[in-house]
Amino acid sequence: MTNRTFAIIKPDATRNANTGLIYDRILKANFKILAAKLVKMSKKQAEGFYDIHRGKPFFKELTDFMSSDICMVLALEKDNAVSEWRKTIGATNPADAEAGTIRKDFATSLGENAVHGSDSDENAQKEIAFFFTESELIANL
Ligand code: IDP
Ligand code: MG
Repeated sequence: MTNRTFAIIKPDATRNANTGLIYDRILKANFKILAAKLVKMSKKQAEGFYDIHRGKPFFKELTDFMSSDICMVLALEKDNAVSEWRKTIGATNPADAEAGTIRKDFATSLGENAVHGSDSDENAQKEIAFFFTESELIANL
């Protein structure tokens, strides 16, 4: 499982018509896309997905935002996928993100920061399973 991670193209990015440009960055960074789909999360679903942040000051803002519009969710494969994807997206706050990262180029703000990336192999596995069944992943065809 260490070669898989989970990504979301967030509502700010889909609203700003950046879905295709970000999808292209994923491919150009040599990730294999195992599965991808568009979702509109309910508030409850967003709260479930971000359960680890429940109780934090930004939890309401985050889950309101993530359920506000369409997202693209993706299961990605590459060697060291979790750390490679975190490197590709850049720091949480776009003001701190390095040049050439997705958040530097597409994020709107700290809260509306264009993309999600799993922070560990364990969470990658859980997050992929939150949105996809194993049989939906290309690797299993
Ligand atoms: P990450 O997405 O880089 O892993 P986390 O700390 O896990 O960052 O936070 C999850 C998401 O919550 C962030 O991507 C961002 O959208 C939002 N967020 C984090 N900190 C803040 C904050 O201080 N204010 C508003 N939103 C925040
Ligand atoms: Mg995180």
